[in-house]
Amino acid sequence: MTAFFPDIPKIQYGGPRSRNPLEFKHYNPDEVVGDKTMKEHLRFSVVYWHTFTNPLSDPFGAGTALRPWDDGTNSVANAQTRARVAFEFIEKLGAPFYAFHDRDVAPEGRNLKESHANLDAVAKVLKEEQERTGIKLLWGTANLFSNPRYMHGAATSPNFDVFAFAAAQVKKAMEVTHDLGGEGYTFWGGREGYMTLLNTDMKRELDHLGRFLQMAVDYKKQIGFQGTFYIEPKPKEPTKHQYDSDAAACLNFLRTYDLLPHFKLNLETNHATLAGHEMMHEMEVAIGAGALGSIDANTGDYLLGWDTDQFPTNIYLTAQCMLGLLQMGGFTTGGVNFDAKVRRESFEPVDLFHAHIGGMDAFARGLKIAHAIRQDGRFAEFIKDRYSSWDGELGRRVEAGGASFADLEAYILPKGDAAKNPSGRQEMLENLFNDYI
Ligand code: XUL
Ligand code: CO
Repeated sequence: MTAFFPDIPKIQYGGPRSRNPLEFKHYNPDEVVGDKTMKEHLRFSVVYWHTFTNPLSDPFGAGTALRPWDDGTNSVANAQTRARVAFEFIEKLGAPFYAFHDRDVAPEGRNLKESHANLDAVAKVLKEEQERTGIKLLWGTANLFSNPRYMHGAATSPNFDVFAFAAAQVKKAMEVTHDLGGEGYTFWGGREGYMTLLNTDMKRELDHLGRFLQMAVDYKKQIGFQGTFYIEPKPKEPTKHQYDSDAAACLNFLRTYDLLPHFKLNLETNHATLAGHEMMHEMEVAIGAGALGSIDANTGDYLLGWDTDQFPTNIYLTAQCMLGLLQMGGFTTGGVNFDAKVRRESFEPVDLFHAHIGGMDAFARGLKIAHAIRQDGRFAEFIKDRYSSWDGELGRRVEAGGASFADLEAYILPKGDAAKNPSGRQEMLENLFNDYI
């Protein structure tokens, strides 16, 4: 096999004392934490778009990425080479999964027919490489936002032909995902939203999006695809208002269109930030609805107001994510998918390794911390205790739905006033959290 990263060995676990930047300090795939190995808990996934096709440009300057294997053309042959590069990278890194958009892996043709054929030609290589390495597809998706045809949206475009084109593109992307044994399929609402309400019939667009996803559910059944469908919330960018704004908005949308049984959420950290939420908030909302499926692991920068998609290195953040995940019993088909890119200044191939190693180590530490917090049980105990006044006969009856205002009045009248409130102990709990970090 051609070695595209000749100077980089397979990344090994070196332990916390290792001084080798190309070794894991904390991610030790076969180490058991609680009931599973780290590999099974974390289900790391590398994204094709940022890692293999992002030139690292920004609105003020051209791409800087040095990718010696790339011949600079938009040919299928170049895309096939890139697929082999991708698998060498993922194999050396030791991540068990990857994720892609149709247009990351294969170039768009002059028409839809040609695009389908291009995708098939590259998917053939992806399949060979999956079989060679044992690396699996976490999820596939269709890029319904880059081509100018999607300027007004795809499933929410006012142009019916664009809606039809998008449907045909998703149909094909689902087929390819299914053929590659994908464990899921993601719908991120690329340009499903609006720039101004002065030209927008919001209700009609949402109805169209609902229909689009219902047809996707039908097609999923038709082809026998067993993977999970995910919706990925994001509040803005590229449009000023994206319909899938946050976890709560997505759940409301899914319920409105009877889609909730068919979808889970794929939550992305930087999107939560843009929505004005902490990732932990988004996770709690999704977990509460039994709808957390997967996470796009990255982070933003609070001093930059956009989706910077940086690799996650904040242990506090990864510990919170893993706490949520352990609390819900872990992933089924989802994983920790690094929807993250190296900075424009980190343009060498080796930087792709540094970035992923750091993200994987940060999540491995987060996992160990979250496991320790749960073992110790003090947070769970504190929270349980905080609500203990509800555990009486009437409290239980209210929760179960068998009490009335009159019952509550009869209960509280003889007391004269409510019992004294206990302290929320926020600072004590923040200190306790830090004890584990
Ligand atoms: C965009 C984003 C996408 C989705 C897949 O912000 O996160 O890459 O994850 O379309
Ligand atoms: Co994402």
